[in-house]
Amino acid sequence: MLIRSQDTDCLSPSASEITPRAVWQQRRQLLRLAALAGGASLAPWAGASQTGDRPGKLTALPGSPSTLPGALAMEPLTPHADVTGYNNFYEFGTDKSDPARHAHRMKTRPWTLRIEGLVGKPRSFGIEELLKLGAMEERIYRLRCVEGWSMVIPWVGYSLAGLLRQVEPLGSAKYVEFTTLSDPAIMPGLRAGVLDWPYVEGLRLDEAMHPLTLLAFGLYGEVLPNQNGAPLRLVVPWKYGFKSAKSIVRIRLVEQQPRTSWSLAAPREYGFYSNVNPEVPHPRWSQSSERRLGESGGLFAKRRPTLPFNGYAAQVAQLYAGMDLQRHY
Ligand SMILES: Nc1nc2c(c(=O)[nH]1)N[C@H]1C(S)=C(S)[C@@H](COP(=O)(O)O)O[C@H]1N2
Ligand SMILES: [Mo]
Repeated sequence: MLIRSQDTDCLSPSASEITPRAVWQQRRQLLRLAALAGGASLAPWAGASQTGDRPGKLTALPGSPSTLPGALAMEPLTPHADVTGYNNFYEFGTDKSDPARHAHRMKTRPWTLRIEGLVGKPRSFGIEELLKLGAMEERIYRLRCVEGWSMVIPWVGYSLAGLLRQVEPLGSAKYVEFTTLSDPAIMPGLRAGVLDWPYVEGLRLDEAMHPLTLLAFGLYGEVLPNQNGAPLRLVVPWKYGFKSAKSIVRIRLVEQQPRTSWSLAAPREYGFYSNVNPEVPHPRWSQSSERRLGESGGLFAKRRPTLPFNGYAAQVAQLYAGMDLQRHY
């Protein structure tokens, strides 16, 4: 197992004292300088080396800082190397380093997203059209994996709600189902029976329409590296990481709660809701604290307390008013 040392963080030692906004602006400045130095040689979308430990290799995808309440976590960013080198993307293998090693084989252009089911205007969208559909925002969200680690990532994208409105959800639609790419020719993980493939996740329609639910196309000011779910993925910051489906090819609006990959694999461990909840332990471990990747001390760093709804309670708790969250875990 990898033990990370302080020097994997490329920020200056005093970075934790600087506000994340200042850190981010400093990073953007570096990015800009790097882009200028590289001239027009910014790597194209597909086929680029995606195992690098710093931004500046993929196509730039800027976004303006989000003004949405709760969308800019005030914590130090997780180093780019951890964000892109320590991943769960089981289609490419179950080791944390497998996605960075294998996902470069995925072709993210052309890419089509189909939206269908209980909508007035079912249709397909090409990736180019999706990129232009909404105003790109930078949002700094915590991502908390059910395994007990977390990251703070500057994502780029827009609210999923904006896209869903385009297809005009019908009154009978209650849930949204997300299906991701499944291609045995390039995904060695599909041969292992860990999950029912393709990977399917789901949200209640009101969760999907919540402004914090992000359709992400980039991180750290560039298009998504393949291992992080290029060319588009979901980021639902108040839920465990597995709800944030990567490399989505189909969205379906439905009346019944969708059957999702993780809840089918182990229903007692991974419920449909999977809201981050320190008071509901996973059957095999506590969920009351977390290890922030990239923090000094590596595996031995002080664990942080896990917050209800991952710290987004003020924005989302009302979605669950009156629900027993011990039962609907
Ligand atoms: N298609 C797909 N999406 C997925 C997964 C996966 O295995 N396949 N893993 C999930 C899990 S468990 C987590 S924690 C996050 C990790 O996202 P990151 O690698 O960008 O940090 O992606 C989620 N989305
Ligand atoms: Mo996860």
